[in-house]
Amino acid sequence: MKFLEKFDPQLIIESPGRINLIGEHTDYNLGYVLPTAIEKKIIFRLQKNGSETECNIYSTDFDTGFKIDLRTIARSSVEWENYILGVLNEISKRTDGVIGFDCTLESNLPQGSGLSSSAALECGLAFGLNELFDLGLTKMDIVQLSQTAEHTYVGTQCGIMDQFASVMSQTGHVILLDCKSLEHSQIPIAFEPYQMVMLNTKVSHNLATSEYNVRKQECEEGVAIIKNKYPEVDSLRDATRDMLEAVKHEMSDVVFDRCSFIISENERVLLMAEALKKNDLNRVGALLYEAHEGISKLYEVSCPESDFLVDFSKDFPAVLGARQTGGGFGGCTLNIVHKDAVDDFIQQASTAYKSRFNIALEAFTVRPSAGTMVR
Ligand code: GAF
Repeated sequence: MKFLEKFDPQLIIESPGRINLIGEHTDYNLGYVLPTAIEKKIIFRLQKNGSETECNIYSTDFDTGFKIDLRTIARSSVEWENYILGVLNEISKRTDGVIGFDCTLESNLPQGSGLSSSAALECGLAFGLNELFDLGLTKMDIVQLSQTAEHTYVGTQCGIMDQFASVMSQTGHVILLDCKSLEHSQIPIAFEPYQMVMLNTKVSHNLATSEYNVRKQECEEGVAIIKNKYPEVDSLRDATRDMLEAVKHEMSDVVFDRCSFIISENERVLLMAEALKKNDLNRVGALLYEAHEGISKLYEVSCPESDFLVDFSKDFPAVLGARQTGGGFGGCTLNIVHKDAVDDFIQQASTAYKSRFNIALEAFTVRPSAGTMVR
Protein backbone atom coordinates (compact mmCIF):
# COMPACT_ATOMS: atom_id res chain seq x y z
CA MET A 1 0.00 0.00 0.00
CA LYS A 2 1.20 3.50 -0.79
CA PHE A 3 1.43 4.75 2.80
CA LEU A 4 3.97 2.04 3.65
CA GLU A 5 6.55 3.99 1.66
CA LYS A 6 6.46 6.72 4.30
CA PHE A 7 5.56 4.61 7.30
CA ASP A 8 7.34 5.59 10.50
CA PRO A 9 5.16 4.30 13.35
CA GLN A 10 4.81 6.51 16.40
CA LEU A 11 3.26 3.78 18.50
CA ILE A 12 3.36 -0.01 18.75
CA ILE A 13 0.57 -1.87 20.54
CA GLU A 14 0.48 -5.55 21.48
CA SER A 15 -3.00 -7.02 21.77
CA PRO A 16 -3.27 -10.64 22.97
CA GLY A 17 -5.64 -13.50 22.32
CA ARG A 18 -7.16 -15.33 25.27
CA ILE A 19 -7.96 -18.74 26.59
CA ASN A 20 -10.87 -19.40 28.91
CA LEU A 21 -10.06 -21.91 31.61
CA ILE A 22 -13.74 -22.59 32.23
CA GLY A 23 -17.13 -20.85 31.97
CA GLU A 24 -18.17 -21.15 28.34
CA HIS A 25 -21.26 -19.26 27.07
CA THR A 26 -21.88 -18.06 30.61
CA ASP A 27 -20.88 -14.44 29.88
CA TYR A 28 -24.00 -13.46 27.92
CA ASN A 29 -26.02 -15.28 30.59
CA LEU A 30 -24.49 -12.82 33.08
CA GLY A 31 -22.63 -15.55 34.93
CA TYR A 32 -18.96 -16.20 35.67
CA VAL A 33 -15.90 -16.81 33.50
CA LEU A 34 -12.20 -17.53 34.14
CA PRO A 35 -10.18 -16.30 31.15
CA THR A 36 -6.66 -14.97 30.68
CA ALA A 37 -4.65 -13.46 27.86
CA ILE A 38 -1.94 -15.56 26.20
CA GLU A 39 1.41 -14.70 24.59
CA LYS A 40 0.03 -14.98 21.06
CA LYS A 41 -1.02 -11.55 19.88
CA ILE A 42 -1.67 -8.98 17.17
CA ILE A 43 0.86 -6.17 16.84
CA PHE A 44 -0.42 -2.77 15.71
CA ARG A 45 1.94 -0.11 14.34
CA LEU A 46 0.32 3.29 14.17
CA GLN A 47 1.14 6.76 12.91
CA LYS A 48 -0.81 9.97 12.38
CA ASN A 49 -0.75 10.72 8.65
CA GLY A 50 -1.52 14.44 8.65
CA SER A 51 -4.89 14.02 6.95
CA GLU A 52 -8.17 14.98 8.62
CA THR A 53 -10.22 12.01 7.52
CA GLU A 54 -8.19 9.40 5.65
CA CYS A 55 -7.12 6.18 7.37
CA ASN A 56 -5.12 3.30 5.88
CA ILE A 57 -5.20 -0.18 7.37
CA TYR A 58 -2.83 -2.85 6.17
CA SER A 59 -2.35 -6.47 7.23
CA THR A 60 1.26 -7.51 6.64
CA ASP A 61 0.36 -11.20 7.12
CA PHE A 62 -2.23 -11.21 4.37
CA ASP A 63 -0.66 -8.45 2.27
CA THR A 64 -3.98 -6.72 1.98
CA GLY A 65 -5.40 -3.46 3.21
CA PHE A 66 -8.14 -0.88 2.83
CA LYS A 67 -8.82 2.82 3.13
CA ILE A 68 -11.37 4.43 5.39
CA ASP A 69 -12.89 7.90 5.15
CA LEU A 70 -13.84 8.90 8.69
CA ARG A 71 -16.81 10.91 7.35
CA THR A 72 -18.46 7.86 5.81
CA ILE A 73 -17.87 4.87 8.07
CA ALA A 74 -20.16 1.99 7.08
CA ARG A 75 -20.21 -1.80 7.22
CA SER A 76 -18.10 -3.63 4.67
CA SER A 77 -18.74 -6.84 2.75
CA VAL A 78 -15.24 -7.98 3.81
CA GLU A 79 -15.59 -9.60 7.23
CA TRP A 80 -12.30 -8.60 8.90
CA GLU A 81 -12.74 -4.97 7.89
CA ASN A 82 -15.87 -4.81 10.03
CA TYR A 83 -13.90 -5.32 13.25
CA ILE A 84 -11.94 -2.16 12.43
CA LEU A 85 -14.90 -0.19 11.09
CA GLY A 86 -17.10 -1.17 14.03
CA VAL A 87 -14.52 0.11 16.51
CA LEU A 88 -14.12 3.40 14.62
CA ASN A 89 -17.88 3.78 14.51
CA GLU A 90 -18.17 3.24 18.29
CA ILE A 91 -15.29 5.61 19.05
CA SER A 92 -16.89 8.28 16.85
CA LYS A 93 -20.01 8.13 19.04
CA ARG A 94 -17.89 9.00 22.07
CA THR A 95 -15.36 11.51 20.72
CA ASP A 96 -14.37 13.32 17.54
CA GLY A 97 -10.69 13.12 18.48
CA VAL A 98 -9.68 10.59 15.82
CA ILE A 99 -8.22 12.06 12.60
CA GLY A 100 -6.23 10.48 9.77
CA PHE A 101 -3.94 7.59 10.72
CA ASP A 102 -2.10 4.65 9.20
CA CYS A 103 -2.01 1.26 10.86
CA THR A 104 -0.33 -2.04 10.07
CA LEU A 105 -1.28 -5.35 11.65
CA GLU A 106 0.92 -8.37 12.19
CA SER A 107 -0.21 -11.46 14.07
CA ASN A 108 0.91 -14.81 15.39
CA LEU A 109 -2.57 -15.48 16.79
CA PRO A 110 -4.35 -18.17 14.75
CA GLN A 111 -7.72 -16.94 13.49
CA GLY A 112 -10.94 -18.88 13.94
CA SER A 113 -9.26 -21.04 16.57
CA GLY A 114 -11.30 -20.05 19.63
CA LEU A 115 -8.51 -17.78 20.93
CA SER A 116 -10.42 -14.60 20.20
CA SER A 117 -8.42 -12.92 17.51
CA SER A 118 -11.57 -10.77 17.05
CA ALA A 119 -11.35 -9.17 20.49
CA ALA A 120 -7.60 -8.75 20.06
CA LEU A 121 -8.23 -6.84 16.84
CA GLU A 122 -11.00 -4.66 18.26
CA CYS A 123 -9.36 -3.88 21.59
CA GLY A 124 -5.88 -3.37 20.12
CA LEU A 125 -7.19 -0.78 17.68
CA ALA A 126 -9.29 1.02 20.30
CA PHE A 127 -6.38 0.98 22.76
CA GLY A 128 -3.95 2.24 20.09
CA LEU A 129 -6.18 5.10 18.92
CA ASN A 130 -6.80 6.09 22.52
CA GLU A 131 -3.03 6.42 23.01
CA LEU A 132 -2.29 8.00 19.63
CA PHE A 133 -4.95 10.71 19.91
CA ASP A 134 -5.16 10.95 23.69
CA LEU A 135 -8.90 10.27 23.62
CA GLY A 136 -9.33 9.83 27.37
CA LEU A 137 -11.09 6.45 27.11
CA THR A 138 -10.80 4.17 30.15
CA LYS A 139 -9.89 0.49 29.82
CA MET A 140 -13.53 -0.33 30.57
CA ASP A 141 -14.66 2.03 27.77
CA ILE A 142 -12.35 0.13 25.41
CA VAL A 143 -13.77 -3.23 26.52
CA GLN A 144 -17.38 -2.11 26.14
CA LEU A 145 -17.09 -0.25 22.86
CA SER A 146 -15.23 -3.21 21.34
CA GLN A 147 -18.00 -5.57 22.43
CA THR A 148 -20.64 -3.25 20.95
CA ALA A 149 -18.64 -3.03 17.69
CA GLU A 150 -18.84 -6.81 17.43
CA HIS A 151 -22.62 -6.74 17.94
CA THR A 152 -23.31 -4.00 15.44
CA TYR A 153 -20.71 -4.45 12.69
CA VAL A 154 -19.80 -8.14 12.88
CA GLY A 155 -23.17 -9.50 13.97
CA THR A 156 -22.12 -11.82 16.80
CA GLN A 157 -24.14 -11.07 19.92
CA CYS A 158 -21.13 -11.91 22.08
CA GLY A 159 -20.77 -11.48 25.82
CA ILE A 160 -18.05 -9.38 27.41
CA MET A 161 -15.49 -12.07 28.27
CA ASP A 162 -13.13 -11.85 25.29
CA GLN A 163 -12.72 -8.09 25.26
CA PHE A 164 -12.39 -8.04 29.05
CA ALA A 165 -9.67 -10.70 28.99
CA SER A 166 -7.82 -9.05 26.13
CA VAL A 167 -7.57 -5.73 27.98
CA MET A 168 -7.57 -6.58 31.71
CA SER A 169 -5.41 -9.72 32.00
CA GLN A 170 -2.30 -9.86 34.17
CA THR A 171 0.74 -12.10 33.76
CA GLY A 172 0.46 -15.33 35.76
CA HIS A 173 -3.25 -14.90 36.60
CA VAL A 174 -6.69 -15.87 35.38
CA ILE A 175 -9.53 -13.38 35.86
CA LEU A 176 -12.56 -14.47 37.85
CA LEU A 177 -15.12 -12.17 36.26
CA ASP A 178 -18.73 -11.73 37.30
CA CYS A 179 -20.32 -10.75 33.99
CA LYS A 180 -23.31 -9.17 35.73
CA SER A 181 -21.61 -6.76 38.14
CA LEU A 182 -18.27 -6.76 36.25
CA GLU A 183 -16.57 -7.26 39.61
CA HIS A 184 -13.44 -9.27 39.11
CA SER A 185 -10.39 -10.65 40.86
CA GLN A 186 -7.09 -11.96 39.57
CA ILE A 187 -6.29 -15.53 40.66
CA PRO A 188 -2.65 -16.62 40.38
CA ILE A 189 -2.08 -19.87 38.49
CA ALA A 190 1.13 -21.77 37.93
CA PHE A 191 0.03 -25.42 37.49
CA GLU A 192 3.61 -26.57 38.15
CA PRO A 193 4.62 -29.32 37.13
CA TYR A 194 1.82 -29.16 34.55
CA GLN A 195 1.49 -26.93 31.51
CA MET A 196 -1.40 -25.68 29.41
CA VAL A 197 -1.17 -27.20 25.95
CA MET A 198 -3.43 -26.03 23.14
CA LEU A 199 -4.31 -28.42 20.33
CA ASN A 200 -5.71 -26.52 17.38
CA THR A 201 -8.17 -28.69 15.44
CA LYS A 202 -7.63 -26.30 12.48
CA VAL A 203 -11.35 -26.52 11.83
CA SER A 204 -13.71 -23.64 12.27
CA HIS A 205 -17.17 -24.82 11.31
CA ASN A 206 -19.05 -21.92 9.84
CA LEU A 207 -22.03 -22.47 12.10
CA ALA A 208 -20.14 -20.49 14.70
CA THR A 209 -21.83 -17.07 14.33
CA SER A 210 -25.34 -18.24 13.48
CA GLU A 211 -25.48 -21.00 16.11
CA TYR A 212 -23.93 -18.70 18.70
CA ASN A 213 -26.84 -16.31 18.34
CA VAL A 214 -29.30 -19.24 18.38
CA ARG A 215 -27.83 -20.46 21.71
CA LYS A 216 -28.32 -16.99 23.14
CA GLN A 217 -31.98 -16.99 22.04
CA GLU A 218 -32.55 -20.48 23.50
CA CYS A 219 -31.20 -19.30 26.85
CA GLU A 220 -33.47 -16.25 26.72
CA GLU A 221 -36.43 -18.53 26.00
CA GLY A 222 -35.51 -20.58 29.06
CA VAL A 223 -35.21 -17.47 31.24
CA ALA A 224 -38.66 -16.26 30.13
CA ILE A 225 -40.24 -19.58 31.19
CA ILE A 226 -38.43 -19.69 34.53
CA LYS A 227 -39.30 -16.05 35.19
CA ASN A 228 -43.03 -16.77 34.83
CA LYS A 229 -42.84 -18.84 38.00
CA TYR A 230 -39.89 -17.07 39.64
CA PRO A 231 -40.13 -13.34 38.81
CA GLU A 232 -36.81 -12.65 40.55
CA VAL A 233 -34.93 -14.48 37.75
CA ASP A 234 -33.60 -12.06 35.12
CA SER A 235 -30.91 -14.27 33.63
CA LEU A 236 -29.74 -17.88 33.90
CA ARG A 237 -27.20 -16.66 36.41
CA ASP A 238 -30.10 -16.16 38.87
CA ALA A 239 -31.67 -19.59 38.20
CA THR A 240 -31.09 -22.69 40.32
CA ARG A 241 -31.36 -26.31 39.26
CA ASP A 242 -34.52 -26.71 41.39
CA MET A 243 -36.18 -23.80 39.58
CA LEU A 244 -35.28 -25.30 36.22
CA GLU A 245 -36.62 -28.73 37.19
CA ALA A 246 -39.87 -27.13 38.41
CA VAL A 247 -40.62 -25.74 34.94
CA LYS A 248 -39.09 -28.53 32.89
CA HIS A 249 -42.46 -29.65 31.50
CA GLU A 250 -43.07 -26.15 30.07
CA MET A 251 -39.98 -26.08 27.84
CA SER A 252 -38.56 -28.10 24.97
CA ASP A 253 -35.86 -30.66 25.72
CA VAL A 254 -33.38 -28.52 23.81
CA VAL A 255 -34.06 -25.39 25.87
CA PHE A 256 -33.91 -27.47 29.06
CA ASP A 257 -30.49 -28.86 28.07
CA ARG A 258 -29.12 -25.41 27.24
CA CYS A 259 -30.26 -24.00 30.58
CA SER A 260 -29.04 -27.06 32.42
CA PHE A 261 -25.56 -26.64 30.95
CA ILE A 262 -25.34 -22.95 31.84
CA ILE A 263 -26.47 -23.51 35.44
CA SER A 264 -23.85 -26.26 35.89
CA GLU A 265 -21.16 -24.32 34.05
CA ASN A 266 -21.59 -21.33 36.35
CA GLU A 267 -21.19 -23.65 39.34
CA ARG A 268 -18.09 -25.15 37.75
CA VAL A 269 -16.44 -21.74 37.39
CA LEU A 270 -16.78 -21.12 41.12
CA LEU A 271 -15.59 -24.66 41.93
CA MET A 272 -12.63 -24.12 39.60
CA ALA A 273 -11.72 -20.87 41.35
CA GLU A 274 -11.70 -22.78 44.67
CA ALA A 275 -9.62 -25.61 43.18
CA LEU A 276 -7.09 -23.09 41.86
CA LYS A 277 -6.79 -21.40 45.24
CA LYS A 278 -6.08 -24.81 46.83
CA ASN A 279 -3.82 -25.83 43.91
CA ASP A 280 -5.96 -28.98 43.59
CA LEU A 281 -4.89 -29.87 40.07
CA ASN A 282 -6.77 -33.18 39.90
CA ARG A 283 -9.98 -31.28 40.58
CA VAL A 284 -9.02 -28.70 37.93
CA GLY A 285 -8.64 -31.49 35.38
CA ALA A 286 -11.88 -33.25 36.35
CA LEU A 287 -13.83 -29.99 35.98
CA LEU A 288 -12.43 -29.51 32.47
CA TYR A 289 -13.61 -32.97 31.38
CA GLU A 290 -17.02 -32.36 32.96
CA ALA A 291 -17.33 -29.03 31.17
CA HIS A 292 -16.50 -30.57 27.82
CA GLU A 293 -19.18 -33.21 28.30
CA GLY A 294 -21.75 -30.44 28.73
CA ILE A 295 -20.35 -28.39 25.83
CA SER A 296 -20.68 -31.41 23.59
CA LYS A 297 -23.90 -33.12 24.76
CA LEU A 298 -26.07 -30.40 26.30
CA TYR A 299 -24.99 -27.14 24.68
CA GLU A 300 -24.03 -28.86 21.41
CA VAL A 301 -21.29 -26.43 20.40
CA SER A 302 -18.52 -29.01 19.96
CA CYS A 303 -17.66 -30.96 16.80
CA PRO A 304 -16.20 -34.40 15.97
CA GLU A 305 -12.65 -32.99 15.77
CA SER A 306 -12.74 -31.40 19.27
CA ASP A 307 -14.49 -34.44 20.77
CA PHE A 308 -11.84 -36.71 19.28
CA LEU A 309 -9.00 -34.72 20.84
CA VAL A 310 -10.65 -34.54 24.26
CA ASP A 311 -11.31 -38.31 24.17
CA PHE A 312 -7.72 -38.89 23.07
CA SER A 313 -6.40 -36.97 26.07
CA LYS A 314 -8.50 -39.12 28.44
CA ASP A 315 -6.37 -42.12 27.46
CA PHE A 316 -3.16 -40.25 28.13
CA PRO A 317 -2.24 -40.59 31.83
CA ALA A 318 -0.10 -37.42 31.90
CA VAL A 319 -3.14 -35.27 31.02
CA LEU A 320 -5.24 -34.12 33.99
CA GLY A 321 -8.09 -32.71 31.94
CA ALA A 322 -9.08 -31.20 28.61
CA ARG A 323 -11.91 -29.37 26.90
CA GLN A 324 -12.71 -27.28 23.88
CA THR A 325 -12.19 -23.60 24.65
CA GLY A 326 -14.02 -20.58 23.18
CA GLY A 327 -17.27 -20.17 21.27
CA GLY A 328 -17.16 -23.65 19.76
CA PHE A 329 -17.56 -25.66 16.57
CA GLY A 330 -13.82 -26.23 16.38
CA GLY A 331 -10.86 -24.13 17.36
CA CYS A 332 -8.59 -25.34 20.16
CA THR A 333 -8.77 -27.80 22.99
CA LEU A 334 -7.06 -26.80 26.23
CA ASN A 335 -5.14 -29.63 27.91
CA ILE A 336 -3.40 -29.72 31.31
CA VAL A 337 -0.35 -31.90 30.64
CA HIS A 338 2.60 -32.93 32.83
CA LYS A 339 5.59 -30.96 31.56
CA ASP A 340 7.72 -34.10 31.07
CA ALA A 341 5.09 -35.57 28.74
CA VAL A 342 4.22 -32.50 26.64
CA ASP A 343 6.32 -33.45 23.59
CA ASP A 344 5.14 -37.04 23.65
CA PHE A 345 1.50 -35.97 24.03
CA ILE A 346 1.70 -33.55 21.13
CA GLN A 347 3.39 -36.10 18.93
CA GLN A 348 0.91 -38.89 19.67
CA ALA A 349 -2.11 -36.59 19.40
CA SER A 350 -0.83 -35.27 16.05
CA THR A 351 -0.38 -38.78 14.67
CA ALA A 352 -3.81 -39.94 15.83
CA TYR A 353 -5.53 -36.76 14.57
CA LYS A 354 -3.81 -36.93 11.20
CA SER A 355 -4.82 -40.52 10.70
CA ARG A 356 -8.45 -39.83 11.73
CA PHE A 357 -9.09 -36.48 9.96
CA ASN A 358 -6.10 -36.07 7.63
CA ILE A 359 -5.41 -32.67 9.20
CA ALA A 360 -2.02 -31.55 10.55
CA LEU A 361 -2.62 -30.55 14.17
CA GLU A 362 -1.12 -27.32 15.43
CA ALA A 363 0.03 -27.49 19.06
CA PHE A 364 1.60 -25.00 21.45
CA THR A 365 1.88 -24.28 25.16
CA VAL A 366 0.41 -21.10 26.64
CA ARG A 367 1.01 -19.10 29.80
CA PRO A 368 -1.30 -16.57 31.42
CA SER A 369 -0.10 -13.23 30.05
CA ALA A 370 -0.68 -9.49 30.26
CA GLY A 371 -3.49 -7.66 28.48
CA THR A 372 -3.26 -5.06 25.68
CA MET A 373 -0.30 -2.71 26.13
CA VAL A 374 2.06 -0.23 24.54
CA ARG A 375 5.27 -1.98 23.56
C1 GAF B 1 -17.12 -16.26 22.07
C2 GAF B 1 -17.75 -14.97 22.56
F1 GAF B 1 -17.21 -13.89 21.93
C3 GAF B 1 -17.63 -14.81 24.07
O1 GAF B 1 -18.36 -13.69 24.49
C4 GAF B 1 -18.11 -16.07 24.80
O2 GAF B 1 -19.50 -16.16 24.83
C5 GAF B 1 -17.48 -17.32 24.18
O3 GAF B 1 -17.67 -17.37 22.78
C6 GAF B 1 -18.08 -18.58 24.76
O4 GAF B 1 -17.78 -18.67 26.10
O5 GAF B 1 -15.72 -16.24 22.24
